[in-house]
Amino acid sequence: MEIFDILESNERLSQFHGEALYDLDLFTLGKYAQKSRLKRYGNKTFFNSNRHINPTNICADVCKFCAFSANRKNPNPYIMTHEEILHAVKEATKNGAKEIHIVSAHHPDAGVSWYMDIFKKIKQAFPSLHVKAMTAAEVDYLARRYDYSYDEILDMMEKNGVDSMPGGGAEIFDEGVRSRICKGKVSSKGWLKIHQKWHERGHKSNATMLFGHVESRAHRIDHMIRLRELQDKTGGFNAFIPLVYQRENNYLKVERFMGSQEILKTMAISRLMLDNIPHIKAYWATSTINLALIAQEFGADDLDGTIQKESIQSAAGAQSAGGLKLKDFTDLITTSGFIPVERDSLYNEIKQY
Ligand code: V47
Repeated sequence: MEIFDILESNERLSQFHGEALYDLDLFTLGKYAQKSRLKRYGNKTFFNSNRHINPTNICADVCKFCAFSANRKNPNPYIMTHEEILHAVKEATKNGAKEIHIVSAHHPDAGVSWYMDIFKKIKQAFPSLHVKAMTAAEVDYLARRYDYSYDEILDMMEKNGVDSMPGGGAEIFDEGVRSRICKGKVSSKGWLKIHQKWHERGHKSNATMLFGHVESRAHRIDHMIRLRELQDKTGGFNAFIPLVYQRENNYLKVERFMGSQEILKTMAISRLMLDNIPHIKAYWATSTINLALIAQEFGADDLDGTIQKESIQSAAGAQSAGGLKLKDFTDLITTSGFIPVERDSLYNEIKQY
């Protein structure tokens, strides 16, 4: 079948056709992605009031793309006490945060209870806050380090108050690329298995894809198809988040920042490939806020949130360290021609601005 026949009839796109989408010009591709986005959400752009907290940067793994973990290029190891974390959460709630997004490095000696007590203490002090925490990479690391099964770690997360899982650690599923950029970290199969188990317990999660480094277009399409297959089984992914690779202070030598057209094409293609994942998040911390707003015209419908503090991407050069003020955020969405809709972590609408 011709690519346009498939797009017109909303049929599923194969690996072959997914790759072929990149050969369309940006505006033709965008038109089809936007049709899907407008049919689902009209002119709404979703965001949430959230705060990211990264309790430690001391990591047993060496992912070549990472500038956040403490290493020779970032000789600044830290581990927050639970009191410091609770203080940060308190400040965040004063500033309106309804979700705390917690991602830690893979600390070799902190112990499982250091991780789990963070969630327990936050839930005790702030029962209505949504705790989004523990990437599948952290689950896998703790399971291997302390000899637990994935189910045992997931049991502990449930018991201690984790509400949903973030999409981190997926990177690129292709095993060849994975061994080049993050050897030793959770395997693709492990990542998908952990999310499958989490979904089967009735919980939601997100899925990321790190792109713009050494992967090919074919690898990105393969990544999307593996997620689509799991989503067919579980329906547990809320959002797909293509993360634009940031190049500074790390060990992966990539000469150039990816071009805006390729970024927008990838956003549009993810809307078209992932017909069963409700939301496409243009994470402004990695794409810049301006491109994330333009991505709203190319299939994306979400921007993540106000963030308040961002440490992972800003360590690698992104201009996201201080987050964005709510008023600036909603004004930017409005002046871009979209309706700012504050949502909760599970995409229930809270307020239109
Ligand atoms: O998995 C690390 C990425 C991720 C770099 O679920 C980098 O709602 C770009 O997953 N350039 C963690 N990215 C962050 C994450 C996330 C972010 C926002 C929302 C959600 C969600 C999840 O950060 C890691 C890794 O892929 N990352 N280094 C870098 N140099």
